[in-house]
Amino acid sequence: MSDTDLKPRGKAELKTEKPRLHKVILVNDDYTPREFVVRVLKSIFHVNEDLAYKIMMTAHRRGVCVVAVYTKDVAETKATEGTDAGRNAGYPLMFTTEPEE
Ligand code: TYC
Repeated sequence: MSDTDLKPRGKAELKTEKPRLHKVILVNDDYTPREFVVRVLKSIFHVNEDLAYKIMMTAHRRGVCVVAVYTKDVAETKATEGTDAGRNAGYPLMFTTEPEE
């Protein structure tokens, strides 16, 4: 090995790491109708009526609720689709994303 050759180090050299998952978070607001939030959750996140209602009410009561986890790209796309659905209907509905620990 010459002086400038780098020695492999660390576990990234040894095995493929799983992609980190990102949470999609529903944020409460005072204006978006409950039924509209439920409809968006069902259409974008493919949850049934019962789970959509529970997610919506958790965000309503606590301020936020984790909807689902996905790879970064999918999480960001779904958060944007949900936020856009609200904006297109004139509501301030918001979804955000954050990496899982
Ligand atoms: N707080 C809203 C209302 O009372 C309903 C709502 C729930 C809005 C959850 C957004 O993420 C949300 N109409």
